[in-house]
Amino acid sequence: AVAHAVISVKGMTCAACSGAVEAAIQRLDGVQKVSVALLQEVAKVSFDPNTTRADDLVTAVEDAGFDGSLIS
Ligand code: 9UX
Repeated sequence: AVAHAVISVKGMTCAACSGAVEAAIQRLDGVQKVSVALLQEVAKVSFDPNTTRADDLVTAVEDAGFDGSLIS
């Protein structure tokens, strides 16, 4: 199965920031696709809900040093 999450990511100011967020999410098990939009301040993630929870994605954003919250 594939689940999709949209996460609000605040605090990104450059392309290296969005790259860091992307890398942080991508390295979680079960994550299939990540795209982070710097200007829109969102991350869209496709992931296996049996392996990873949406909360884990938010935690990865937080651990990377940004302010993450689940939108949907
Ligand atoms: Mo460069 Mo983006 O330090 O915070 S990665 S501005």
